[in-house]
Amino acid sequence: ATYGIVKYQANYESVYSHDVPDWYNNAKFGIFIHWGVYAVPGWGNVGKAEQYAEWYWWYLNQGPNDPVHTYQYHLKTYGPNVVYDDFIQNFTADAWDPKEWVDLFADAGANYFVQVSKHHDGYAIFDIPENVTKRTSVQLFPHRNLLQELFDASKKYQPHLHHATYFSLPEWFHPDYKKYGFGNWPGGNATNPFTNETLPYTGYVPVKEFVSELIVPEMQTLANMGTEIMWCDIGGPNLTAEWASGWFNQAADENRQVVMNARCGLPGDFDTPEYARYPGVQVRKWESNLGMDPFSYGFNRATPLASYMNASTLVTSLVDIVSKNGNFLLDVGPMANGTIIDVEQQHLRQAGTWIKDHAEAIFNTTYWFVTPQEGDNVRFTQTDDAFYILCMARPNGTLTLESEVPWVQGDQVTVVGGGKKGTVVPTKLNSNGSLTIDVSDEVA
Ligand code: FUL
Repeated sequence: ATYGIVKYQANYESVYSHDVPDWYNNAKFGIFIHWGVYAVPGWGNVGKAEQYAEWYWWYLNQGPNDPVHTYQYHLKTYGPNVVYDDFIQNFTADAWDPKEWVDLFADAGANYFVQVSKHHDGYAIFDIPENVTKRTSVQLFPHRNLLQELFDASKKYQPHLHHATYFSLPEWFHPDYKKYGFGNWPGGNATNPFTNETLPYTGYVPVKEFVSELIVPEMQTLANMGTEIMWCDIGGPNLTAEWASGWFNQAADENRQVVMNARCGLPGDFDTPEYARYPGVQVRKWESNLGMDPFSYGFNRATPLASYMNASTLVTSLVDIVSKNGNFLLDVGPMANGTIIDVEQQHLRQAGTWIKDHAEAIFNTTYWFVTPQEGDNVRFTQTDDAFYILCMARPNGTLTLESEVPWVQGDQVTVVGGGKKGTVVPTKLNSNGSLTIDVSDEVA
């Protein structure tokens, strides 16, 4: 309500006072896209030593004793003389049509997407001033501003499909990250783990201050491109209060509403459980993120096709998350040529059919304060004039709700989607306060 009036200042409290925009609260379902050089090897261990495929370079550098065995896989597949940066030339995007991607996201019923603009390998897929870095898809392969192309293609679905970016603050092997000594991320040159030789840098430009001369200008470039969510990763050394206050003011001046996650080094506007979700309602906005792959964001050729998330898990996950005040950010990992594998496309489209058919019970809703118990078959959402009961599995004849729901004599219960849409179903309030809804004929 305050957009265009409040001026944010470069301090914690001011940035913390920022509100989650309505569009983000109402959007509920987004597509996450991990697409970068790591898609070229596109491999991560599965099974007991499962690992994110986009972490390939990191695990490769852990050497022969690492339980995830990227070292052994690499040696067998490429030999000891191929290093991670050799994959850059094979990041071709040569089968990529960004229009097909946005059509898919729209068909899936998603209302936003979050494209990885730069992951921990420091390879950016957007255009950055050359005094900051040349380690980009514009300067190197495939010599295209992929992020801009995707943003442009998404205009077809504006304003419904919001365009946003993931951004890793630290980089594993940036020469000038070293001095921060953050966590176990070393900075400095990577080595070839087979020969122990120190590797030359590809595209890195030396900077004096990694945060002010690299992180901030890169984030500002994303802001100038109009990103609507700054989905940071890792946090660590940052100037986020300084940067975000400017970004919030800039957006307000342009009459746009933007939102920042909790991984920019500040609490931000929403929390981001990863391959996880909260068991009950959390009043602070949150967003669950995970891959359609059972344990990778980036494309993983080792993953059995049968283990990708199917449409019914997708739908029940979305319903569960939305009923608890969350959004669902579901990841696809395209291949290096830009192809999203068939199994992901099919399941997204199949889920999208259901989602669109039941849109009124999902989008533009809020949560109901009663969290159903684990294992319960129902979830609740509401709007100003309707209360929705969503079943996680087909009810058997009648549905009896023990939980307190806001039903009074005379209220009608109708079917939301499917062939019986709009049908009124018999409902009765029992003497013990429970509500019985007879759906024996009506559930399509
Ligand atoms: C994590 C990263 O390390 C993963 O690779 C992935 O990007 C996930 C969304 O965030 O922190």
